Amino acid sequence: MQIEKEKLIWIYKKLFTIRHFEERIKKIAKDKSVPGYLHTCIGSEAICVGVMAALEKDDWISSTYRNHGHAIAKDCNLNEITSEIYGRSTGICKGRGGSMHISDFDRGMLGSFGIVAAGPPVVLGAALQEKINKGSKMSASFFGDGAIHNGAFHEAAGLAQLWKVPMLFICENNGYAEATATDWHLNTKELSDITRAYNMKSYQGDGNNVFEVYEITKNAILESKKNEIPIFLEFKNYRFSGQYEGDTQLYQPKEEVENAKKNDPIKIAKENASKYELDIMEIETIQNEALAEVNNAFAYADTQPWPKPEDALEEVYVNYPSEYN
Ligand SMILES: Cc1ncc(C[n+]2csc(CCOP(=O)(O)OP(=O)(O)O)c2C)c(N)n1
Ligand SMILES: [Mg+2]
Repeated sequence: MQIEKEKLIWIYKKLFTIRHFEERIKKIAKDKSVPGYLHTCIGSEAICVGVMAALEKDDWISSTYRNHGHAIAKDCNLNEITSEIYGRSTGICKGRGGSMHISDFDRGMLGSFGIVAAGPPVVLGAALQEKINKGSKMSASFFGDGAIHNGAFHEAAGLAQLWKVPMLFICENNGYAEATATDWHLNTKELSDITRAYNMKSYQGDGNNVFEVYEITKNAILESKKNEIPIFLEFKNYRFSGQYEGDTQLYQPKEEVENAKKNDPIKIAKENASKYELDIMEIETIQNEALAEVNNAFAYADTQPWPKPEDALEEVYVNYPSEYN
């Protein structure tokens, strides 16, 4: 697969940015500089970046509470993401959302949802709107293996197929839903068997290999748009992070974690660099730049002003025109 140099550099930069960002999040969770739950996506970098590399910048997506990587790969502003996590007024949602609710309509980020499987119906709405208005933006919803048991996923999947809307259902099968391993919660052999009930096309791929994710997603977008159909993509990877920061992860056997490290998406991307004619020096430069941007973002966020208590209700409710009151 040919990838132009500018895109390649973008791919590596995003992979490194997400990893460094999440490592830093782990630290602030430990030293309790930020209140509330924090969920990191270490191990999911290749899925976030591979999918976003295949999408156009203004395509629609939804994410989950494990959203930092999606937001970074969707080119949301790193300072604003970090400031949001710190709850500050210069955050991407002006400090109202926090870590779990990073959204940015201008960049097609329709929402990050703490409620499992809340995203697919929202993205279905975006996809239907594109179809009705003869728009060309693609719509893609990210969710986890655990989300396929939720009714909202099934409602969205059934309607997407019935309405023939171009849309991607992107399942990150990271091996766990909270403390329950995927093979403990599945009734079928393969997770993507679930799509048979809806006669929906599906493809599986290695979620640790950014180039495979990119290629599968790119082809799926072409097929989905050409045939006006939704497509389900399952990318398998491993959840190196706990369910949340502070999770003791005692239910993840040490051997399993050690084995999964062999397929760490950053390691695999580094190993593949020479295939794409990027040398070790270039990779190091990209990684250093990513780290510097992450450090700057955290330094920025930590000095930002808090929202004013008297403004607490602003930006939260819709201001309906008076005739609706
Ligand atoms: C509707 C709903 N049910 C239960 C929960 C509690 N909950 C939070 S995360 C989670 C597991 C989801 O696992 P998965 O979809 O695989 O995503 P992952 O955390 O692995 O990214 C559950 C059950 C919730 N947030 N929303
Ligand atoms: Mg999961």
